[in-house]
Amino acid sequence: MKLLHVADLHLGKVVHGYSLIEEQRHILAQIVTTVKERHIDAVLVAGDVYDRSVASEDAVALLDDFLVQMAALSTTVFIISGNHDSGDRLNFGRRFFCQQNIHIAGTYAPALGKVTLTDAVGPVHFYLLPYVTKAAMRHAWPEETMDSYDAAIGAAIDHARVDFTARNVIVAHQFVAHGATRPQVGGSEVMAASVGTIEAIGSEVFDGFDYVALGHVHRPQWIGRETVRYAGSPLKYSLREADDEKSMVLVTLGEKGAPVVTERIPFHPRRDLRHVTGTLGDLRQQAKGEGDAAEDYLYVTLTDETPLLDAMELVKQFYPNAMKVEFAHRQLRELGDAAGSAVEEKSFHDWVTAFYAQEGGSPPNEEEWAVLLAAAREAGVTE
Ligand SMILES: [Mn+2]
Repeated sequence: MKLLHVADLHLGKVVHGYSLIEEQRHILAQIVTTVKERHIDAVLVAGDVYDRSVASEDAVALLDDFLVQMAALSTTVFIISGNHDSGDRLNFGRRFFCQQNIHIAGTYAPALGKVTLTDAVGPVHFYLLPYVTKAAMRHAWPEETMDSYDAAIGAAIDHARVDFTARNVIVAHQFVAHGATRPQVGGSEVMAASVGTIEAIGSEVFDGFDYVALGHVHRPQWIGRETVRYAGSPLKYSLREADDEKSMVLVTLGEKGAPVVTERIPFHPRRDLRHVTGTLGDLRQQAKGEGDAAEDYLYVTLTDETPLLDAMELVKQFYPNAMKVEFAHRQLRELGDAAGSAVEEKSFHDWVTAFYAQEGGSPPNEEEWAVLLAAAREAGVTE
């Protein structure tokens, strides 16, 4: 059985004022092509389908188009919610969609969703674990003590009574570590309720599953074993991801116990996201030789010794999709800040922490963070 694992689509995402919807359409088309060419049986979408809990209209239309194409190919689709999604909204139409082999798990209650597909060798059970908080798990199972995130996710799996003699795949959207090895984050993730260090889930919670399709961390990687994987986001959503190679994972399941083969298939973005450094004159020259690549999304560091007014406007004459311009020299950088042409890259978390520190209070507690993050996401101020 052949599976295609993707995650963190963040449909509708806007980066530095640029809607990436056309880039995302281009990426979804590559998924469709891969499904056709590689004869994929099921596509796994491991959360953060949308960028916002109230998804933009073009994002909803884009997912709609994608699902219609999957249905036309008779390919099964599994979708879970991520922390950016509203689980309840994602659940819209799920009972109809499953008639077209599109299985959506937006919310946990009352239990882990299970769907079975069968190939020549026998059944494969798919467990769908939407993004859940510890609090949500405690609410679902009030009789049980869950003193850690680990225990909460463990409980969800225990309650599913998985038959580990059969072939099993789980789709989840969580921060999973292997012992002291934590995943390398890409940079554009927003980790909910993350005060100080983020509470990670031990990868051994998923022991026994033949493949674990993870979402949440935007840099593609495996955790502990090659079959516990983050597919990563399909596009670079921040400068810190400029060097990532974004990809989807093709997973081939044979008989139970036979090695599960994984293959990374790179995404080819319509426009790349890059960082360029040089003087205005140098970069103007460089852009001429770049052809279509001059339309990439660029973070520009100018090394000019003299101040430039309206630097962004000047750069856009040859790099029309420049996202951000900053100066290499400190005094110019300050000037740029004053002119509003270079906005300091600071996360919402950092801004709030700095504000609380400035006001002389203690940092927000977990509950306050949840409220702040929900409001910020609703307002679209967090990426
Ligand atoms: Mn994400």
